[in-house]
Amino acid sequence: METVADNPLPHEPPLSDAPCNPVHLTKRSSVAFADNVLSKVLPSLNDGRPIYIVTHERPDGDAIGSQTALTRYLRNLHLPAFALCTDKISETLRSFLDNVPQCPLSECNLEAHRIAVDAGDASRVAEALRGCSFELVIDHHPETEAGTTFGTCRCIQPHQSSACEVLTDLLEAHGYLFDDPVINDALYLGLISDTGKF
Ligand SMILES: [Mn+2]
Repeated sequence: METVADNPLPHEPPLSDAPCNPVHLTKRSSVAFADNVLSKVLPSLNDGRPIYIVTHERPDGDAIGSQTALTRYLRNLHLPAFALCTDKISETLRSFLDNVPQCPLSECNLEAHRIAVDAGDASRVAEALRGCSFELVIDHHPETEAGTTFGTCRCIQPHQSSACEVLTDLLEAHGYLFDDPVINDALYLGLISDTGKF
């Protein structure tokens, strides 16, 4: 299996093992994004285990856009990320997701890391995953009481249009230069999907 243990993240030096348990970001603020959620979480995921990016069932453009963009971004950092496929998707959405490595739910490794996008509540993900731990949850839907127990680090921005908008800010804070068309197109897919094309 591909390992990344000897392969540090290219533009993020290993960070301290500062506790991240839990981080709740429920309001947009420069402080929150300067806090740089990805810099806090990613070092703990850099141990060679697969990282599954999970989204909600019956995925829409924002779900697949954020899943594709984050999977691709982590791959660009030489992390073994996969889009975990738990439901059928349309041919149009497939054309985006096919830009990244995927893993069917039936073949998933239970020891893997998990990140949820566009799904801030466990009831939104596949039933088989609802009891699993998630290291990071990224969403734009208002928090529910049940959701607050889902995920170690939660980045929930209910004032934002889409998970892709939240993710865009997170990637930018992490140093992404918007130089990968696959990521950019996927982020744009989510933005136009959840805003009715603005
Ligand atoms: Mn959404």
